[in-house]
Amino acid sequence: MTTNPEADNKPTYEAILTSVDGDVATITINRPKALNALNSTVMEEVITAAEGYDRDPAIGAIVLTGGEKAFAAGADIKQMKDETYPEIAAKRMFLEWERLAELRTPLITAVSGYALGGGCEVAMLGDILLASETAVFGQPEINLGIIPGMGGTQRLTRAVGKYKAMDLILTGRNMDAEEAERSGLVSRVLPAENFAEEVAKIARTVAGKSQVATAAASAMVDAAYETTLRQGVRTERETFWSLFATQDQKEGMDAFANKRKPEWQNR
Ligand code: DAK
Repeated sequence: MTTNPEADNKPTYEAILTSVDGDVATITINRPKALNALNSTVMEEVITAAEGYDRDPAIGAIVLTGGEKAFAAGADIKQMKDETYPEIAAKRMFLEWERLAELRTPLITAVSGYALGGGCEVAMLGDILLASETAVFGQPEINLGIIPGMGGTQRLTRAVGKYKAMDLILTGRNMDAEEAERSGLVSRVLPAENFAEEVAKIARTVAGKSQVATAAASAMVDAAYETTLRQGVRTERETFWSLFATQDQKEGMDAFANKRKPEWQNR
């Protein structure tokens, strides 16, 4: 990644494309020759772009997507094959991907084609996971003599349950979009022919809500995976009460009572 002085010091990326349409930002992983295999450049650039959009109050939703054939066919096997245990542990390889889970702005991951290994794990960092009919999910690390290492054993199990997760992780088989939706891994399956437009429509819907409300909702749903039911319900209640200190709660309810569209202030 470098910066381009002629374009307001905006970063120029090597392995991703970025675009903004209204209040939706899109990050596209772009290493098609390697089926978007996730090397450290992809990771650094995706995170830099996503965190930049997260800080931008004009952005209400971030889409992370890939190409038609692959969202990402996993971590870059060629890059990591000669790593040793002390090296990989010392550089805490790939730890930074977890930062996507900390974004306040809703993250929509949109998968066409392969989402394998680290690709499936990155897709699972989204708040909403959209799949084209062509999507193929899997955790094939077992075939390389390793196990999922970016949350696959944890997030996949929470999404699909022990028995489906064990089946996928122990056999290394892939599953198609229909099975993924049936299993609870994906939010929706969308037609392949106009996948990008359908994703954009959903992203615009999310981006059109109050940002304080979407951030609170996403944090609370995530909390359901991290805490007990009793603690989660308590925290939800506190968060709910706190939204009555926002202008958007007043605006949303006043707009409803007066039969008009709300104009969110995002505060
Ligand atoms: N890495 C590197 N290159 C890859 C790749 C990958 N994961 N996947 C595909 N490619 C490259 C291929 O080598 C090929 O390159 P060339 O030979 O043309 O130079 C090019 O992309 C096109 O791929 P294919 O020729 O294989 O295409 P096909 O249509 O025949 O097959 C496929 C598509 C997706 C079935 C096949 O490419 C495949 O099986 N790919 C590998 C899938 C896989 O095993 N994924 C899991 C990778 S392991 C960590 C945490 C997590 C991880 C790592 C570390 N830490 C906490 C440290 C995650 C690990 C993984 O994801």
